[in-house]
Amino acid sequence: MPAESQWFHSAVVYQVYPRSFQDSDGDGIGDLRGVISRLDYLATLGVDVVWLSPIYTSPQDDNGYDISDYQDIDPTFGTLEDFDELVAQAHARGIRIVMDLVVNHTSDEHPWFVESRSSKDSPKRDWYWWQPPREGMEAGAPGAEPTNWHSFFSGPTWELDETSGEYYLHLFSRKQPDLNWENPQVRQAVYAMMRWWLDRGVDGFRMDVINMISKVLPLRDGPVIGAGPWGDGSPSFICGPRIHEFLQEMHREVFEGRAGKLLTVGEMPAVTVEQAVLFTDPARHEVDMVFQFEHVGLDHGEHKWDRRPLDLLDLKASLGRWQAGLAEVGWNSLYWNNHDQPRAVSRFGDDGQYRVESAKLLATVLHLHRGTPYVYQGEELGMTNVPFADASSFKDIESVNYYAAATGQGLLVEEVLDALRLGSRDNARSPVQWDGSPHAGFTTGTPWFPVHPNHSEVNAERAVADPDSVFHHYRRLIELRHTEPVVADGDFTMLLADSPAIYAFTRSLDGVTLLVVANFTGEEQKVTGLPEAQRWADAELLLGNYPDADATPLALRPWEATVHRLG
Ligand code: ISL
Repeated sequence: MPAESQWFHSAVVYQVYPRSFQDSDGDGIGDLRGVISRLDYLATLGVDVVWLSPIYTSPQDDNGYDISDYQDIDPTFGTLEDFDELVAQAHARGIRIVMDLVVNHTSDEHPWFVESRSSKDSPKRDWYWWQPPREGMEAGAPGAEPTNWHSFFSGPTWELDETSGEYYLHLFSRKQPDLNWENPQVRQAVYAMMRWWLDRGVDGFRMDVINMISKVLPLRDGPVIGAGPWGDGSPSFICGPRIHEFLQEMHREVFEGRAGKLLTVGEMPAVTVEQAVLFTDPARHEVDMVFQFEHVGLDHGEHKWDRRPLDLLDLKASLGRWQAGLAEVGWNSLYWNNHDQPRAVSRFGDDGQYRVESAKLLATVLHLHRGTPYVYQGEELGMTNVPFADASSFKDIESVNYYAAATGQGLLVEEVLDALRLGSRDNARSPVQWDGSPHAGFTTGTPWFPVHPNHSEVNAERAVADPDSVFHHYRRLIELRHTEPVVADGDFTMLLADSPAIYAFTRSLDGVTLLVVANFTGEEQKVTGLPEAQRWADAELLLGNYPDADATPLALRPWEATVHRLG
């Protein structure tokens, strides 16, 4: 029997990327007062929790995922007073606030790193990963980095500090040095900071790349990627030997004994189902759920810039395995989108003729899985990928660095641009489209990132006024999770696993069964082989994505998705 129900089984989380959500002061960058001004919209949508991407003091090298003060708000976003008001106003609407916790690394401008870098004898020297050049090599010589690891943001993971002649580790940008979690002082400093936010009223944390904090010692070369020179360091830092110990310690030091409904979700690239069971087993006191990456890697070839179309069979096999793997112990998080992923309707649906239908289909399929669904800002409007003109259109450090590295290696500019158009994180970062006015109601100034030209058609004002919009479909799905115990806690059975066009499954609890059937193509599809087909043909239609009551699970129109109920 699956473990007992928990409050977050019937909750839906909405992710706000503050920079692109709503500007309130005309500087072209979203801010906390902007978020406050849209809380009623979020309450109408019905979400239970808001996860705020980082708003801490930061040089913004990686849009706030490089933090220089964990206990203050970046002036771009507002003040601590604004933050307190946001928490109070969200709570008044029954919405919890979850912070982004970025503690695999800090900014290189964080006082901890400034102190650490100041001298080899600094008391904070071993708060970070400092190492001499590779044995027998001169600091700064090509290949003298302590290991051959390739950074997530291109180039080596090691940066030479000229003064001391040593290198520091940065899995991400050179302005994001990795903290050394082996040092208990580091861990205690992080826990104290987390307690300070909880005491201030926040309701939990989304933990950035938290499965990378424990490294395998000594740090050593990884398998060479392609023709080299870089290697894959991930065997040395994905779910390292002390990861469970660190998360259990964090739980003890930060969360244990606190009343109230708190949420913890660990972002865990490359995590396996087997590991996820351990991380999310309530009896182990680590985290409530993890973000896994398998399903958002299925359209990658050798690497994320080598894209291929999604094969529905792969998607069903992957998500089905995660559903089965966490059926008895642990819990899934469910997402198509976040600030690092291209827009789902462009990626997995049809953002042209069937934009509305396919956006609703993706929502239906995801929200009816077992797990906690996450909605990324604008997803509920069916926002689409950005039409990037040229290299200067990309702002994200990952895209900018990749462009320089790939064209530097001789790849054709147009090919690199096409890869970026499909895969760039900037696709998710264009401003939320609130209305049809020149800057889509996002700002009265000049937006830091241009609003999407389709905002006159795709915008919140129109969506809220139209009962058949993508927005209202999300609202109904969220309501369904709140009101139907089978959505929150029912078991999951995949059907028609071999169909290349149809995604079908049931959810069952206490004599109630829901059947979800979705056509992932732009053509009509007959659905054959459904168990108990005739009973389902006569069953009650709970929800569909075509605005009429003719829907049957046995024949689906283009991108049609239906939810029927028995019992
Ligand atoms: O988007 C990615 C690159 O293709 C991922 O590898 C991403 O970098 C990874 O999921 C970690 O993401 C998180 O940590 C990064 C930050 O840039 C991302 O925005 C954040 O979600 C470093 O803090």
